[in-house]
Amino acid sequence: MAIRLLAQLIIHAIAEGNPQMTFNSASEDLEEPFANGKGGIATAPSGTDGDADDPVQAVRRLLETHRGDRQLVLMQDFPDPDALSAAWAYKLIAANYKIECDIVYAGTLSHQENIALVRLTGLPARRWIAAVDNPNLPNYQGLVLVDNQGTTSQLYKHLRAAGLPLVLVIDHHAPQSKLDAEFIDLRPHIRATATILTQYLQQGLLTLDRNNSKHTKCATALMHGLRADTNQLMHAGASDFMAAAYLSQFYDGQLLSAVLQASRSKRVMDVIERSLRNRKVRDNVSIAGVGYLRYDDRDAIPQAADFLVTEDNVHTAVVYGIVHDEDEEREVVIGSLRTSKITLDPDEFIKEAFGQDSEGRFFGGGRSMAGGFEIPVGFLSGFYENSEYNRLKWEVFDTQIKQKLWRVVNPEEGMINTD
Ligand SMILES: [Mn+2]
Repeated sequence: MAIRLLAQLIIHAIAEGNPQMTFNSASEDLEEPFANGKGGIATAPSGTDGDADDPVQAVRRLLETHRGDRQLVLMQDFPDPDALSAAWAYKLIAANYKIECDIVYAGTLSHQENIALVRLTGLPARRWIAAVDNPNLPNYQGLVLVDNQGTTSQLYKHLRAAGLPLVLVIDHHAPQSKLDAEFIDLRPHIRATATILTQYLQQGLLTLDRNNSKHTKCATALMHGLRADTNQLMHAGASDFMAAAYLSQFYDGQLLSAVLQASRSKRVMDVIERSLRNRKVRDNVSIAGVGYLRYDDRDAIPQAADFLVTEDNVHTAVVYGIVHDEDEEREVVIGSLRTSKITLDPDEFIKEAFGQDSEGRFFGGGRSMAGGFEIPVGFLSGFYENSEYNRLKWEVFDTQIKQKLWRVVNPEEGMINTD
């Protein structure tokens, strides 16, 4: 396994004409410099060893200064394997510096593979709802963001408003907002946060031990995380292959296949069935509305899109539904696009189809959402006793979304089709 990965790595590195492993410097890409409080953004030129610009050295110093603290590690509302594994690796590293961490998220774990990952590895993440008046909040001295920059977590604002200082941000998404963290390790050229954390391990922030079951489980989770964020390594870069090669010495292959074989719940199957039944295929694009969904089942939408795109003569699939969030009393249309067409950019497609809201924000796309979109139901929100009304509401959204999508697929047909 390790040998095969290394061989792939070498081929990849040669293909890129860049056999030397370098850190990707985030700062080159920024339109405006990301000033931050006491530290700096990670800029690690190649060949620096123990240099002040080396993010791993900066993180090591940061951990030293916070020795004995207790920190809250925050993930996005719907944590994926990359976030879960990276947060866990950070927790294990921090424990090495006598820093105790609790890993939290606000939304829900909804993909069966994520649930299996957490259960099978004993990954210590938990849901945290009330942020402001949470009696445990004063126990923490700092906040760490992993695989996000606060924009995808509804807890972030509250935790900051409650006065929790932002200590560290570790992420691979494009810069989203100004962050006043002590240190930011933001590397948009790296495909997975799990890769960044693996580099921390590899460079000595924590020595993995094959006989420590927590370590092998965490290495397995990281392997899953970086595979998931790189489309099973198909979109991996040289540093991701390097990280996978390193993890291959510690991870448990059987455990990983158990996680990957997690079965789908009946409700997810039902949504996939609905998408099959409702799909319309035109010009090699398959579009399906699946009606109303529970909040906990929203992950069924990308799974249905994954399935529809496998049909013969279909290169792109879009699936969407209205998701009802009972906790927040809010409704939102959630959609997902999957494509196998190399020349189709999901980000551009979604932006062109749905445009922007009144404040100039796009309904989807961007690096953080890739082929996903979210459209607030707004004034029409709320589930009504009157089933006829709910049906009408769905039809309005369904027709409008289809129309906008078909217009991008085939610009000549811009008309409302009422049949
Ligand atoms: Mn990620």
